[in-house]
Amino acid sequence: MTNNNNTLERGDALIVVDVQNDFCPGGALPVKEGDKIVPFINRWIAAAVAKGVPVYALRDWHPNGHISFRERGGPWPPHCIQDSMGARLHPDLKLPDSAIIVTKGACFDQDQISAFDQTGLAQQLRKEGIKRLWVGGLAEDVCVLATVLDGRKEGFETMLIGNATRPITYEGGEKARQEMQDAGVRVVF
Ligand code: VGL
Ligand code: ZN
Repeated sequence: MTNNNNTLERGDALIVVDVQNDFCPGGALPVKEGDKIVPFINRWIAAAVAKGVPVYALRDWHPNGHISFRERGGPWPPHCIQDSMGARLHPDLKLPDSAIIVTKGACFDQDQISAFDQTGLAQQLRKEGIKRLWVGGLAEDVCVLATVLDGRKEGFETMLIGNATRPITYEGGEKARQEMQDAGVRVVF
């Protein structure tokens, strides 16, 4: 299989979305084969480090009783509770010390599905001269979808790493991938 990670260059950023224990098998909101993406993401991380391309790692980071939880009428079981094991990044994920951790979903009364929703990420990327985003992570039909679409809206050329993401539902994944491609996102492997 061709691997486009040798095409990383200055002006690119690698965006790793929510590769956390709760989104992997055995977690509170497991994505089927969510953990299978880790080796692929690690290859991209290694390529990014070799090229001096910055790595941004998102994490879903909810307080107890968060608005997105079913107990408050939201769609999800409790997940990614701040400082819990479930909220930790997957233990096999090989982030460099230079990785920039971006936290979202930490407000009690508000969810942040997209990495760009009130995180300051777009401004930070522009300040660093970033023009292109390479995105992988979990889940393809929720936070990855929202992040990739917002990345386009913010004016970044955006690539989805096709084997470095998995959806919560199969149908959701099919729909998400179509939506991303319709928005001008290129799927790479
Ligand atoms: C996510 C559901 C709830 C995600 C976060 O990271 O895709 N999904 N919170
Ligand atoms: Zn969440």
